[in-house]
Amino acid sequence: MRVLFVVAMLTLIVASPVLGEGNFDEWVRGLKAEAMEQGISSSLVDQAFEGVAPIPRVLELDRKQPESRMTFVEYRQMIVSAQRIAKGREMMAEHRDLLHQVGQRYGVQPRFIVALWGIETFYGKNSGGYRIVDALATLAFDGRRSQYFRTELLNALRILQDGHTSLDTMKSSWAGAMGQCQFMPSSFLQLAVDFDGDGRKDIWNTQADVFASAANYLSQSGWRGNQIWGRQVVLPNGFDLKEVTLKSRKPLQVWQHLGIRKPDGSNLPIAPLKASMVMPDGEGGPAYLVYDNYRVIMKWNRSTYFATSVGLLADALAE
Ligand SMILES: [Ca+2]
Repeated sequence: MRVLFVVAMLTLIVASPVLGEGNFDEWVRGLKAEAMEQGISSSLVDQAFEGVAPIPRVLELDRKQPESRMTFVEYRQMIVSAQRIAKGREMMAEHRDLLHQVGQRYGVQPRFIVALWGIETFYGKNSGGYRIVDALATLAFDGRRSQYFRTELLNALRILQDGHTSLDTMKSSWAGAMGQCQFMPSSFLQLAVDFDGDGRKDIWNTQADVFASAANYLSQSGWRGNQIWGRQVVLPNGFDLKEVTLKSRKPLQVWQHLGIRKPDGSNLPIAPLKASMVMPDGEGGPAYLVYDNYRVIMKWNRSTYFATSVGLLADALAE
């Protein structure tokens, strides 16, 4: 903990003066040249970088890791809130036909599409208000993960060049996640979908494209539309916590044999599924048996807090 803190302080000390020294402009010139070499038009490049400046708030957010300060139970309370459940049910009803179509096409149950949408941006309400070029330039210039963010910035310019959206509409989170489903530009290029067929993959303002892009992401990551994500379970007294790891997968009947039960004490379902045990808060916290679809959600975001909450919200939307 102390070591991490010292490293963070050093990064601050090293990074802060650099921002003020004016070599950002020189760095931007190099980036613009690279973009044009990659075939981005000079007029787009000029427009995109007009008035670009590092955003101190982005660096501040990049150095924070809120999740590590919160228990899973606290996180779950905040994310799978009554308000998010109520709004999600409303959205399920409002977009029923479209969700059904998208769900059929990609083999993903609509409640999972809506849960991801609800957690990422509160159903499209909070999709981030940063100018994406400025946000990604800040992170690419900062030096900690420069190459990753530089590539994402060039990908963002490619998306603009292809005409999917406009510079004014292309807002993102502080870390460059875009639109209602919060795709990074590289994910957009690989997985976004033009579901309404107007020629543009519009994950900012076209509901059909938002749902289909999220569903396509899951589908391409191995989603199984005939399975659920997992379930909360209870452990017998003296249960060996060595079993609690995503590294081992056991058939449900083995878990049943080890004394794992549904929260009401009843038997686990009889199904030919393999599952792992997850306890985000460790001993004494809630326990979940998770299936292959849980691992797919973790390809979207590698956090057990996130994946478990998506599953729980999806369950609440189905009730
Ligand atoms: Ca479209």
